[in-house]
Amino acid sequence: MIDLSNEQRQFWNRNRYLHIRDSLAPRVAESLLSWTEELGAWPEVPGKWMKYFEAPRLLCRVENFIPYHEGLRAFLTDDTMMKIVSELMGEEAVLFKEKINFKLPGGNGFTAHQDAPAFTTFGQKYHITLMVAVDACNPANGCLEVVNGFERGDLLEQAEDGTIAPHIEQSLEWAPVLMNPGDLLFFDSYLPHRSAANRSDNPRRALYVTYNKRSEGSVRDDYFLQKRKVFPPEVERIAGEPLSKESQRYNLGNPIR
Ligand SMILES: O=C(O)CCC(=O)C(=O)O
Repeated sequence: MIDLSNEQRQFWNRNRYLHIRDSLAPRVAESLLSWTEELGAWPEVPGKWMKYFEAPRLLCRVENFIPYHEGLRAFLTDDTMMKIVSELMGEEAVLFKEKINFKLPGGNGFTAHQDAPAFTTFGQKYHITLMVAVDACNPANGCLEVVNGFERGDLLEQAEDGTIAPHIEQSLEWAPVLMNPGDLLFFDSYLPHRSAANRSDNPRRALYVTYNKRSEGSVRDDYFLQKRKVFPPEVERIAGEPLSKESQRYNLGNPIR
């Protein structure tokens, strides 16, 4: 059980993110690594988990896996995480979606963005994401970079694709978040964040679990149904059929092709 200290609560209120080190038992961090490797090796099957790739064909992400993976389902729906997120949220939280970003060697970075514009399908206003480092994350392998002290939490001016307008990005001060396997990072949907490419020889994998306020609805299944329709995994796409403009919302700042 992780109890938040007053200092941690204050840090969250001032920064919209919170890094908790060494909070998973080594046994759990090891399971997370082997589960991630299992997911990476799963075949592409239409209608099931969703595998996305970047160019040249490199696994970028697996989503919608908790219906198919018992260990990850138990980990993600565990009361401990739910309680922390609910506390940070100020009301009961519910799971919105889950993904693992693989960022394999040579994998691309993510353009500066806030998540809120990508999470509007069901009219919801506020989300918190929990990132769990599967591998160590550092500047060489494309760790997350955030803006400290973004207390006001409004939407910044956007470029046409929904990412943060380049002149705003340049005006912000970015800080890398260095993480060890099993470290947790909670951040809300207004926190500006970005990451660089992985220039190392090893993967930089991280689990991202997003929650919303229960009062804004329990929509996980509907979210994945809608995403599958608008931005299907490669194995479900029809050759030669372009993706709609609406797919952009589901690929905000991502290197997915
Ligand atoms: O995994 C990363 O490097 C960044 C992830 C991110 O910003 C996203 O998936 O929206």
